[in-house]
Order: sequence, then C-alpha cells, then structure tokens
Amino acid sequence: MRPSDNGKAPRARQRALCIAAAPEDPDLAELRELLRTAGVGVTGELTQRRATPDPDRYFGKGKLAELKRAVKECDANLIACDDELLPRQERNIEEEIGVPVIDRTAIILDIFADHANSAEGKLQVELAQLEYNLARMRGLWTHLERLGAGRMDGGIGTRGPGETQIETDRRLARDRIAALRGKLADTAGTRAIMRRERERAALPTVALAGYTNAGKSTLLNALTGSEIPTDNRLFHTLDPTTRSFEISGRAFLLTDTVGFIRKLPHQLVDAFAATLEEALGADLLVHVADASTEEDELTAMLSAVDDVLAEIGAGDRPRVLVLNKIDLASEDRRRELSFRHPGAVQLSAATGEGLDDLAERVEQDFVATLEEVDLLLPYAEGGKLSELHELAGELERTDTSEGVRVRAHLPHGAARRFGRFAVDGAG
Ligand SMILES: Nc1nc2c(ncn2[C@@H]2O[C@H](COP(=O)(O)OP(=O)(O)OP(=O)(O)O)[C@@H](O)[C@H]2O)c(=O)[nH]1
Ligand SMILES: [Mg+2]
Repeated sequence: MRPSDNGKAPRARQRALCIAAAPEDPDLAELRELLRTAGVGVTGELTQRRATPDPDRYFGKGKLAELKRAVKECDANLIACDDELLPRQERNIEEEIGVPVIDRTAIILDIFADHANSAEGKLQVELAQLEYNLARMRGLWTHLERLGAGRMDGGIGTRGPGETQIETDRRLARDRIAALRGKLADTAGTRAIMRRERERAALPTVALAGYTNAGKSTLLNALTGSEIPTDNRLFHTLDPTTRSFEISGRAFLLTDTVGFIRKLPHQLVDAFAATLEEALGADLLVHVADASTEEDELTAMLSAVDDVLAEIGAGDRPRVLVLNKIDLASEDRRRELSFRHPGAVQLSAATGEGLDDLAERVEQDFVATLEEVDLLLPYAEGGKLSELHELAGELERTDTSEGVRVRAHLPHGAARRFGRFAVDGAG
C-alpha cells in the first residue's frame, strides 16, 4: 500500500510500544514525552539491559520474540525505539514483528516538522528530514509529492513507496537538498547583515540555551515583558526570538533558541547550525536548566547541553547557569542544589523569584568584559552622546571648550567604534 493511501488515519490512533536497549536500566520517560508531543499514544514498553544493541535486530533473538508477544498483548500498531536505528535493524524488526518501527530521530524530526513556523525553520526541518530519509534509502517520492500541501499527515512511521522508486527518489532528493541548502545560505546571508547592523548598534547580547522544556521562553518573557508562546511540550520554540531589556539603565538583547535534547539528531544540528551559531555568538550564554528534575536527570540534561554547545563551537563562551523552576523545589533540594552547583542562579521564571539575582549576575559577568574609554565628543556630534548613554548606562561627563569629555565603560564592539573620539587614541 502506498503511504498516501493509509495517510488518513488520525495520529492519535497510533498506539506505540516503546523499546530501548542500554547498558544501564533504560528509562523511557523522555521517549513517552516525545511521543505525547507527537500525538502518539503509548500502550506499553519493553527494555533490555545489554552492553550494545544487536547490530542486526537491536534486541537479541529471545527479546525479539518477547516483543512480538508484547505487541499483540497491548494491541500496539507501532514500535517506537529510543535510539536511532540502522536501516537494517529497522527492516529486520519490521519483518519479524509485522508492525512499522519508528526511531527516536524520526520522532524528533516529526515534532520539528510540526512546530516549524518561520520559512527558515521549515527549510531547516525539511533539509534534516530529507537527509535522514536519503541515508536510509527510504522512498522519498511521497515526501516531495506532498511539498506545499503542508506537513505530512500520514502520521509517524509513514512508509515510502517500493524500492523501484528509490533511485529516482534519490536523485530528486539530492536536487531538493541542493536547492534547500542554497535557500538557507541566502537566509543566513540576510541574518549576517542584520547581525552587522546590531553590532553597529553594539548592544550586548545574551543568548538563552538549554534542554527543551527548561523554561527558556518563559524566562525571556519574564525578563523582557514579552509574550512569546510557551508550552509544556518538547521543542516548542524553533526560531530564535530576540527582545531587548534593561539592567541598571543599560540595554541588552536577549535571544531565545531552540531547545536541546539527548541524542539530538545530527541532521538537525547541521540544519540548524546557522541559527544556533547566530544565537550563540552572544556576549554571554545563559544555560537554563529545569531544577525540578531529579539530580541524575538534571546532570544528564546539563551534560547533553554542554555536548551540543561544544559541538557547535560555543563550548568556551562566557556562561551563566540558571536553575529554573525553583518554585517546585523544596528547601532541602534548594540547599542541595546550591551545594552541587555553587555558581548557578536559582530562580523561577514563573513566579519571578530570583530574577533580580540573574540580572545582577548578567550585569556583573558582562561588566567584566567592558572596556574603559575616555572620549572627547565635539559638540557637532551631539547625537553620539545619547547613543553612548544607551550603550554605557552611567556616564561621567564634563563640558570643555572643544566638546564633551566622557568617561564610560563600553562593550568591546562599541569601544572600538568610538575609538576615533578617544582622547589618547590614534585616530
Ligand atoms: N513551575 C514552573 N514552571 C515553569 C517555569 N518556567 C517555565 N515553566 C513551565 O515549563 C514549561 C516549558 O516552558 P517553556 O518556556 O516553553 O520552555 P522552553 O525551554 O522554551 O521549551 P522549548 O521551546 O520547547 O525548548 C511551560 O509549561 C512553562 O509554563 C518555572 O519557573 N516554574
Ligand atoms: Mg521555548
């Protein structure tokens, strides 16, 4: 059957049995959460402790037989695997069990496809999906056929057409991938122009990064008085949003970014690289974490974010750790958190508790990077003075016969730009 034929079934009718194999006891809570976000029901789970997954079938033979019985018992019509599967693992399980198999990567890609709003976000997700499909020689005809018709409504695990179509598909997919890369390069170019304009304004930028659902967008709203959408589902925000806010009279730009997750599909990291680099080129990175999760889980989330930051080359940016949702933590837990993460700011974006501490911290860390300048602004350049005010907040000014003498602390970019007015400067 062609996927377009069975594509009419509502997604909620998909009943998944979750599987995972890991050296430690596998925990399927996050996979369930991903499926919930994707609109798939979960009817059961089956896990196996093993050093590495079986290269051909993911599970061992005995476990696979158990899986077959479990699928029947809980009336599942889909198997959802917590790891990215090799194409042959996927094929073998499907043949053995007789129901479609979907892996973690495909689920995440599906959620991204559903949540993408901006033109750029859609291009990025489509690129990631095509690359995932191409790598698995999956029929792509359907994907291309449906372009323009909105997102695929065939539900998770939608199959491609038969193998005969695959060679044509591969060619079409490669053409499409090249076209997408071209379009994305154009948007990245536009963004580079916008960034240069911002650099000319030299407002310091702070970027929020962190695990999905940590509360990044809620924090952005709390700090800037904005109302960008937030939700208790994974990967709610895909597009970077930038808003300005003030600390002690100094204007900052704050950028919200796409959330990270363990085993983040590399296709997505590639596709979103330009967006992420943009956001992470900030003066200061605020790593937002969900303090209401248990310590083990929190540690795993923190290191997943560290890994992605390192992967995209932002590993050594100046950083502040925020432990958000502190309103949900007991007094004991708060003490434990300050002991375990001494440098972190504990706050609640929801109640506003601790926001002042963060502002203080951002200012402090940012101020440490400021450069002291001593300028002489000719009276003819009056407009520059108010610009300086916005950049520096506090100014120390004296009127002289030649112009206004100003001492201030400026961000690196602005200090360079005002260099020509420097009293002891060379030009
Ligand atoms: N109790 C409590 N809930 C919070 C707090 N901050 C955020 N939340 C809730 O956590 C959920 C996720 O918040 P978002 O701001 O959408 O999280 P995000 O990090 O932007 O998530 P993605 O965009 O999916 O990466 C929402 O349901 C928020 O209401 C907090 O300080 N306390
Ligand atoms: Mg968000």
